[in-house]
Amino acid sequence: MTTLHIAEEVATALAENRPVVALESTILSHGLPAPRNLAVAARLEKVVREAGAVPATIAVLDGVPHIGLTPAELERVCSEDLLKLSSRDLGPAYALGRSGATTVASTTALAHAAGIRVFATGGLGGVHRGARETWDVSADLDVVATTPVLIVCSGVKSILDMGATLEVLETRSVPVVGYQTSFFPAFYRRESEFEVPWRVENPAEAAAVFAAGGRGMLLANPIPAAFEMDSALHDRLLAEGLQKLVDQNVRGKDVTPVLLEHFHTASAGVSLDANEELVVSNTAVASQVAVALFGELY
Ligand code: PSU
Ligand code: MN
Repeated sequence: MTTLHIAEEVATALAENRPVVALESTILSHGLPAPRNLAVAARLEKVVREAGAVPATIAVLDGVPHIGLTPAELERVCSEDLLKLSSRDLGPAYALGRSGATTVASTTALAHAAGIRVFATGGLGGVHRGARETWDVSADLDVVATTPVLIVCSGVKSILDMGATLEVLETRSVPVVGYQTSFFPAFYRRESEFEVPWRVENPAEAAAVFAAGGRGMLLANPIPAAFEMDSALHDRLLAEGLQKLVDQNVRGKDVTPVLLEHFHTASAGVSLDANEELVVSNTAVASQVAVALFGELY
């Protein structure tokens, strides 16, 4: 196994048993356009620090897995044309000296390898619509089921088959916990039609649930109400985006980036603001949970 490159600030915090929050890079590299992505990346790190934790943005640079990035490295991630690396891509990227952004799956795996227990992101990958024919099910589901990391997200996008995604999470024994909500959030929308099996009201409860379970879990935090997307606009963008996939014969790992790009351009930036604000909110919640977790020394 390749040795992790852990930024000094992150390594010190881990050694001193202080809270660290992992952040992913695919959302920056393939989910948000430049130069907006760099502004968001910097804002996320600031939110973590203000809550009293240390941010660790994760990416693979020149074949080396980086846990925590310098400002120059963060700039590279936000400006270079990077590969999208899921868990299975890590070995090839290391061996061949490639650079890439990490997804929820690979970020979770690398965070765990570094000893980080809390991770904030936007949306989890899941079962795609049409998976009955395509078998397109994100590796994110497998990793969250097998890795003891708490992931804070805003549910999954309605571009996925949400019901099927929740069924797979149940089958794989992943606790899905609503943060101050009884419904699974739908990324741009605060609520879907699906109820969550558990809900918590504050960071201390979330930390206690995670510590007691001893396995990975999803903490589902809805987008802040002020940035929730109008439902008619949302439904129109979704229908157009799905049609675009068919027209352009988009498959596999390009599906999510193509849909996101369509949402961003066709909504004249509304989806960008929504995306930024929900990740900021998830990052704030994750940081509070990380602080609670270490405060109680679970
Ligand atoms: N969902 C989003 N935005 C994203 C992603 C998912 O709303 O940027 C990214 C995440 O990095 C996630 C990945 O882990 O897409 C899932 O890709 P795939 O479906 O190819 O596994
Ligand atoms: Mn896929």
